[in-house]
Amino acid sequence: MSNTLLPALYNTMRRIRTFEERVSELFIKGESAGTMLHLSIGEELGPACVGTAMKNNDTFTTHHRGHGIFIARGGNPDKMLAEIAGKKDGYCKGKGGSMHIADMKLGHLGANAIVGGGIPTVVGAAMSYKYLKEERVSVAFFGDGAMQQGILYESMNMAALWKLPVVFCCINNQYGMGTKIEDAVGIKDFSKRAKSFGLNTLHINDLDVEDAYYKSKEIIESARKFQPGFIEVECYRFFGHARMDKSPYRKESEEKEKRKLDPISYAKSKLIKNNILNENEIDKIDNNIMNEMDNAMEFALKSPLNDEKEIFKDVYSKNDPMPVSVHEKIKKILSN
Ligand SMILES: Cc1ncc(C[n+]2csc(CCOP(=O)(O)OP(=O)(O)O)c2C)c(N)n1
Ligand SMILES: [Mg+2]
Repeated sequence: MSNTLLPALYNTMRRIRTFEERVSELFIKGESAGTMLHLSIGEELGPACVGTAMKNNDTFTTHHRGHGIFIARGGNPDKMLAEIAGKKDGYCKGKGGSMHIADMKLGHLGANAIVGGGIPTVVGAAMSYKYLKEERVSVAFFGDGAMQQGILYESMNMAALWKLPVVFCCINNQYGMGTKIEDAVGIKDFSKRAKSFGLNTLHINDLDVEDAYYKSKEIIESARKFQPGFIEVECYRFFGHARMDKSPYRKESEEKEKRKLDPISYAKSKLIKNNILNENEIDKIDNNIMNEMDNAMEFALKSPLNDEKEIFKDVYSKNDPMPVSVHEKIKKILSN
């Protein structure tokens, strides 16, 4: 038996894809909380290789397209899908939804819908690890859109200046909503920017997830020794920006061609070609994952909604004034 990690990495990528397919189904059933569901189908390699290269105690933040990253870091599909359905058994009792999942126990410091919004959090987390002498790394996952946000550069500078155990990981899927990367950046070589701040850099631009895993591991372990790093993973967003977007701004021929760059198909071919697993064994893995995600769907659908009275609980701090409903506001105005 070889020591290859490919079966495990294949498993993670397949779990991410199947989970995302269920998220899509949840939306079609009219059971998702909201329509802004950002699927990471086609982008599984980055979360699988970087997520697997991280250690148990490491922490992370994600952007709005973060389901796959959380799965790779041990997120429970039942609780994730329940969260996306806005149900009580979700990670945040259904109050965060797809774009605001968090779970401190698994080191998920929060998904963030503001482009670049989750980046400075990891710098703060890493400062505390250094101060407390904890051997932990914090990783910010974000899209290519965030490469144009000032907050990234302030964060990179602080990380380099204070030698923090941080990795900035850009999932470059070539688009920021309907804008192609060529129309958004002057220089596409993001590593050049990161290098100029004093970061270790890695540019992943092929489909070999195992190779990407080993290279990512080096960057993460250097960060653990206080040399912060930057990883860019090039990939292609197979579908629209969000569940409602049919990507009219892309040619069908482009999508057809780019969807051939499928990290899961590539890993499957490699497993077979290198006699690591045969087709039947891979089918078995895929079927197990289907069952796992079917169960997650059942769990999410069966989970109850929150009681209306609980809606603001855990949302505001004790000292914040509670929001007042519009009805109550109008009643007050009319009674004066
Ligand atoms: C500061 C800010 N500006 C604009 C938006 C609207 N918006 C949401 S997602 C998105 C595109 C982000 O693209 P990218 O960072 O490449 O991530 P991707 O959606 O491709 O995964 C934009 C502009 C936002 N959420 N936050
Ligand atoms: Mg993008």
